[in-house]
Amino acid sequence: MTPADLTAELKRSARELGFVLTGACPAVAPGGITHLAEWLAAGHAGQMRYLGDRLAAYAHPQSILEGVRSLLMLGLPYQAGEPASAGAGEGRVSRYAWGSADYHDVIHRQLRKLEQRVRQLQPSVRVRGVVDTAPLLEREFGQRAGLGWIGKNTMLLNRHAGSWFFLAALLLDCVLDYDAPWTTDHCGTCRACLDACPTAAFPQPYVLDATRCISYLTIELRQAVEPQLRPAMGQWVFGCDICQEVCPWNRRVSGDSEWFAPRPDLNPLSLVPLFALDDDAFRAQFRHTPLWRARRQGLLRSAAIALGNHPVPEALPALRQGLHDADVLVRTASAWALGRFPLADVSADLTQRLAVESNPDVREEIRQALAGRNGKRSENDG
Ligand code: B12
Ligand code: SF4
Ligand code: SF4
Repeated sequence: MTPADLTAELKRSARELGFVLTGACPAVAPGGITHLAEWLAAGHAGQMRYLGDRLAAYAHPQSILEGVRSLLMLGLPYQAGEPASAGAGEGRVSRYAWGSADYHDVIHRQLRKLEQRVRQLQPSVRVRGVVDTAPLLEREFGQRAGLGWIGKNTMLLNRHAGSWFFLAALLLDCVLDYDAPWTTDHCGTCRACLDACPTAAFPQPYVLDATRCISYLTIELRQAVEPQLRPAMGQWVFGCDICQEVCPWNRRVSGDSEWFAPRPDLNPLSLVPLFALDDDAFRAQFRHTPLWRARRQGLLRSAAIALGNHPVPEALPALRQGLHDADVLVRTASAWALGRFPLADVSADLTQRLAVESNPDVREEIRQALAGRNGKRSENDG
């Protein structure tokens, strides 16, 4: 089989498996490794230590598959509807997480089928499919394989698919018929994403400080969110889509992905009932959804912040419960959120907790709340 025939056949199979975007490129040292090193040195990765720990491995895809010569880069769209507006007591979940399944599981399953196809076509070829977690600059290789350009919001964008797609890669130790890299930047003078980001997470175009990004704060961060960032998180409790929602290249993109069809209970997510879930109940409800990654403490911490950002009386019982939660992060965020309500409604709860609270961080948060230092209270402040 010639490289051209193999490439054509693999692209055809990939499209059948749902990978709408396909492109091949040679396995080379990525130029973006210098950006990655600078990004890490600037501290933009925060607690995501797995990125810096594997910096050397990013230098060449051969650290993922020895002898690799080619990459087939793949894009799988997840667009499946529009966000329902989140009302009082509700939180927003990023659209990639609306479905029942975790995208890693879905894509791995499809990649295994594609690996199988390679073995049928060329039994001697060694192949490995990866998504997200391997030391690979997926967006750069996507651009090298002609899938699109890296936009100012750092997303890989395609003129037809916008940016609502996941990336994955199939690494092979044979030569393929390569696509031309995408060399045009279609962002032009637009800067909608940079201006719309509520936490000012872009220190400059094409660079994201993850430690300010709501996606990182709600999914990756395993400690309290910095107080000054909490108001800007609005109602987001898992991920954030703002810098994509405002992008003109996403305006006309529609989709009906079978795997990522929105579960009505995730778009939006009802926050008040979360505070009644213990570890077992939380596991039973979320174990197989993408939200599991945030764990109970992360999701309840974000839920408390979202309720504090939209203080309605219906949220008070949940936050009072959160103030006595076994987890420190949940108590901290609940204390902060209660401090955003009229003091007359919450001072007894806060004072009562302060009398028994032993954790110094929570104690400090309660004091701040009692002193009214948590930002704007609602209009009927007493
Ligand atoms: C760590 C990570 C995060 C971090 C950091 C994101 C970031 N921008 O770096 C956090 C948790 C914040 C995050 C958030 C999200 N992520 Co994420 N994430 C990753 C992961 C695992 C590694 C990315 C990485 O290496 N970052 C470090 C920086 C340096 O790398 P980079 O952005 O790829 O950098 C390239 C360019 O930005 C450019 N560049 C960098 N610096 C500079 C400087 C200058 C001057 C210039 C010109 C260029 C330039 O060159 C670099 C290398 O070629 C990738 C999977 C993977 N293995 O690649 C998914 C990945 C990037 N995420 C993805 C998604 C879907 C998201 C979210 C949309 C999820 C959500 N809705 O909440 C958000 C989007 C936020 C955003 N605007 O980026 C998808 C993106 C798909 C796409 N179409 O682009 C990926 C590819 C996962 C996947 N397999 O599909 N993510
Ligand atoms: S995902 Fe949200 S918080 Fe993160 S950079 Fe984009 S707009 Fe900003
Ligand atoms: S919003 Fe504008 S600047 Fe940002 S990625 Fe889209 S086109 Fe580029």
